[in-house]
Amino acid sequence: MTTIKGPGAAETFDGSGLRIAIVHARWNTAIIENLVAGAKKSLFAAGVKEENITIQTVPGSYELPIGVQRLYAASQVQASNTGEGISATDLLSSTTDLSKTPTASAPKKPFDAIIAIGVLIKGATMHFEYIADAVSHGLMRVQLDTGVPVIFGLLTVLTEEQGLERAGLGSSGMHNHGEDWGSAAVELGVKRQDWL
Ligand code: DLZ
Repeated sequence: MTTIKGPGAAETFDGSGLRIAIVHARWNTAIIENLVAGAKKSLFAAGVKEENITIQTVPGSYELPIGVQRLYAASQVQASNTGEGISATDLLSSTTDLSKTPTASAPKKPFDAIIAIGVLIKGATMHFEYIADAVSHGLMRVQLDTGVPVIFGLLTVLTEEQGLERAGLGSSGMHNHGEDWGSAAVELGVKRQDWL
């Protein structure tokens, strides 16, 4: 049976030239781990190379926006590095120790897309609403401020069971939403290059 829900059929995108980061919270680890695995599965299926996938963790979902923002900034600095310990800025400084040997490895480019993954499970207080709202707005702000696509991998569920279902771990046969997020990262990473 065809279903209305979901992103619909998309053309396939070649991710072999992309650099992707996944930033995930550690709360509700069992669900998170499968979501991350699902995202990685789609990245690999699109040709993203293992060495071009960076995974970073933050304690909880509330920390996702700052984690994404700093990781992207760090990748920009890394991209401007000409060699080990010597950045373009260092080279212009008269106090830089030029005896540091530059590495032969090519500088890495900034991330093409970042997937933020967290699982918020509603409790008895208003905590859930405040965190969900702050994280949603924070992630949107980071992507619009930096121009790097930030994929919204935040599950906001009422029960643990709903979270397990959406990570492909439930009994209903619902697919792993992490796979959608991996595909979205590749599509946006590729399209963004054309939108520059
Ligand atoms: C405090 C808290 C609560 C109650 N629930 C969750 C949750 O369901 N999922 C999640 O990712 N994080 C939760 N946190 C932690 C906050 O996101 C945050 O890490 C702390 O408030 C510290 O800033």
